[in-house]
Amino acid sequence: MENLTTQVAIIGSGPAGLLLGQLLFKAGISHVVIEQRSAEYVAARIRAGILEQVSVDLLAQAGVDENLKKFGLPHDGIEILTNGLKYRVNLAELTQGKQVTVYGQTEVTKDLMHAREAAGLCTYYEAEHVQIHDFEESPTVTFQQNGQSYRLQCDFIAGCDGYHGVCRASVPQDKIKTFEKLYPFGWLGVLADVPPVSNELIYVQSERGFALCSMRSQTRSRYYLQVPSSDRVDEWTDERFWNELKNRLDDESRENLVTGVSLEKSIAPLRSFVTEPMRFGKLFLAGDAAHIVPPTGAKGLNLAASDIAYLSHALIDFYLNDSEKGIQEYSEKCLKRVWKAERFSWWMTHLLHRFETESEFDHKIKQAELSYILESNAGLTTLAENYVGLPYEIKTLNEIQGSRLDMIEY
Ligand code: RFL
Ligand code: PHB
Repeated sequence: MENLTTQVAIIGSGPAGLLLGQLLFKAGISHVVIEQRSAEYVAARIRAGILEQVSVDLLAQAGVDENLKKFGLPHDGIEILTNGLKYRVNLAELTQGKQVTVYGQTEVTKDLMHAREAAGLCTYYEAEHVQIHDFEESPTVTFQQNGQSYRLQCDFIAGCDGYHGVCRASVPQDKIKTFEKLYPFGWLGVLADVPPVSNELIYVQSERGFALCSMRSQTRSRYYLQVPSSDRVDEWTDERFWNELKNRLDDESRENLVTGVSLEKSIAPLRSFVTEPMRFGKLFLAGDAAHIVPPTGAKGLNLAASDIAYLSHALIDFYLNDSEKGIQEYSEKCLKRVWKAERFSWWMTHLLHRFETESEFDHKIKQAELSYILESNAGLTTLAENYVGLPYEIKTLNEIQGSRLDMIEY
């Protein structure tokens, strides 16, 4: 058994874990990242595509925005297609100039991994039998890699190990409450090297079900279809996928759609899930380890980023200012923002998807709500200000050092 020590043990090297590592490194706080998958697997995962302005700002503060500035596509609006008509939601106009940026989670992950490598920071990939111990008092993490056993002693554990991770699962049942809603459908996603059907994302509500036209660049597109949870990917040939997408689009988009060979095809289940609280003594949960949103609101990655903003502020305040205020308030602050994003994601999912079980009355009411939202300035503003991301303050290292967190209003 090899014994190791560090200040913060980070479990999981998804965007949450990697971003926390980078922010702690910048503040001179030691940490180790422990990841169960290989570096290649982590770098190849295809997931989210939309960054809120606050997430872009946080990546800039972490010093990992060089590629993001070069290749990210700022978007001022989105389109919503319903009943064969497209409505533009002018995000920038409705939110005093705010935008979202199209930049793949895969790229965010790679940028963070490169920064980590360049700084020579310690990551244990392909870690097996990862276990966390005694996190109320004196935390340790044990794991194995290449047949070698390790025991890592630390001040804190950051559980950034996603929905299926070991950290949340290690909390005794009577200390944790979970809230969950599973939807009876999933998203079938296809990535293809074809130009996007439109300059902006199109969210499609149709009688045949929801669809989303998104992109990664001017030459790479990402499309999604609502499919029943029981569907399997091998039932969906490329041809079937493109035909069904065409059936859900309007005439103009159908004509503009360029189809091609899929580079990746997968089905993601849709779920709303929240854990309360998000801190258990010296264990913090962050990102998908603590909450899941259905992707309709494009909020999952952005919520992981806001958790990490709060957590990095709290840890920096602890180590540099000797204050526990950020730590004490971590869970409450995160959950306040989490529940608002949960509400928005749930609302967008209900509004835009087809539910087999809904009555004709419910369906009519939903159509009326969508039509109200899209035709009223107040409705559009509600959608826009949630979509671009509810604001929170990102503190620089100097600001945290200069004024203890107990002086900062969130
Ligand atoms: P991740 O990315 O799941 O990373 C967790 C990491 O922990 C590792 N791990 C372990 N490591 C050690 N020991 C263990 N026992 C471990 N168990 C697990 C895993 O291997 C992994 O590397 O969580 P994180 O960092 O919290 O990041 C969250 C985001 O990945 C997620 O919320 C988003 O992808 C959600 N999401 C979207 N979010 C957005 O903000 N905008 C979007 O446009 C958006 N689109 C999406 C999405 C998610 C989707 N899927 C696949 C569900 C679109 C889709 C289709
Ligand atoms: C994506 O491009 O993967 C994407 C975009 C917007 C969403 C969900 C996923 O709401």
